[in-house]
Amino acid sequence: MKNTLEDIPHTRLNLLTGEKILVSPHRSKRPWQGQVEDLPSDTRPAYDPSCYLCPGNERADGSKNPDYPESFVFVNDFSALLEDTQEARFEDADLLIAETERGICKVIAFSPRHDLTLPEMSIEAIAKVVDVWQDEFIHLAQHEWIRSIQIFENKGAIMGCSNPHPHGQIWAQSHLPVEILKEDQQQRTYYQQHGRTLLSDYLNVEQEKKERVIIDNTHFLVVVPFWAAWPYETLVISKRAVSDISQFTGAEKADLAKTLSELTIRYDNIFSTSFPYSAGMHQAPVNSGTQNHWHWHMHFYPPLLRSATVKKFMVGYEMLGNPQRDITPEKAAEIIRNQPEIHYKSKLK
Ligand code: H2U
Ligand code: ZN
Repeated sequence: MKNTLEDIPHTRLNLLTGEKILVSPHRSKRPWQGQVEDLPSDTRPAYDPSCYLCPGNERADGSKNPDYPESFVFVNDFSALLEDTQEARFEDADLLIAETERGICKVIAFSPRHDLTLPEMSIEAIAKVVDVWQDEFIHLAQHEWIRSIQIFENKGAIMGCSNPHPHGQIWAQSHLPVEILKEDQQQRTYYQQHGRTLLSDYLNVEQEKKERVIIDNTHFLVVVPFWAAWPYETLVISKRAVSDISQFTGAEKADLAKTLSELTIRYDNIFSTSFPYSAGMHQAPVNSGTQNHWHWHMHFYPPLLRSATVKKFMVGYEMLGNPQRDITPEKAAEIIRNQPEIHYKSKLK
């Protein structure tokens, strides 16, 4: 099977969504090294007086950020979802259907330092962010109307991120969003059929095959998933089949911090640039009964394709049919795995 998949156009099944991707490996058979461009070096001050996330600065709502030493969480001043929304459903002619959505949106500054990103932060500092994610998840889940909690980071101007100050977001809401619904269905069906989580079986297969593995440590496995759509997409899977971050032990949280550091350093090193991505955890719905079929994982969806500025576009056939890629997930895994473990900028210092 391996040889065939290296040569012939084929589709692969995304186990988590039930959807397919198209792989066209014959279009990118040449061995290829990441092209490094001479970009103006990204030098930011440790403190930017005009940044709404830096300590002591004013935000859009007129409030002033505290002089925070580690991370800082606040309710988004332009929240997409509002806590005081009343539940209601609209239906017209059986065809025009709408429903109100209630929620809470928060912003987390990962560090008081304006000039850092996760790969440049210490593992100890990342571990503090993991603690905040866990605390926020636990507290938000205490609102019994909340059913889904999305913890994510949207990084880089190319991704539409408005501010380079390291930060992420949490959106908690009253219904399950589309991606969670798809994964809920796929994982539930698998669990009902096998009595084990889909990702615990998938994890074993990837550990055995090794060709898509990037990091394999005590508590986490990082792979380019067999069905990856984005060129350098990765999936972080917890070895223990826990359904959400509230169940992580101290040792697991410490290992997650280390894993995120090692993965994002490798990402930055591919093109010697601050690697943009959208990344986020997929976790079981809360206040929704038993969720044994859910297995915590985190997706990284980076847009870059050939260089620090050439991104992949999900357009044309991909908008109308399904995602397509040239470079195989196996080749992408090899490229990420072989990156140095030291951040390229620390070599420059
Ligand atoms: P990005 O990750 O997309 O850059 O979003 C940062 C969020 O910060 C964005 O959702 C919020 C925006 O609404 N924000 C504030 O909450 N307060 C501000 O003063 C500016 C931006
Ligand atoms: Zn800042």
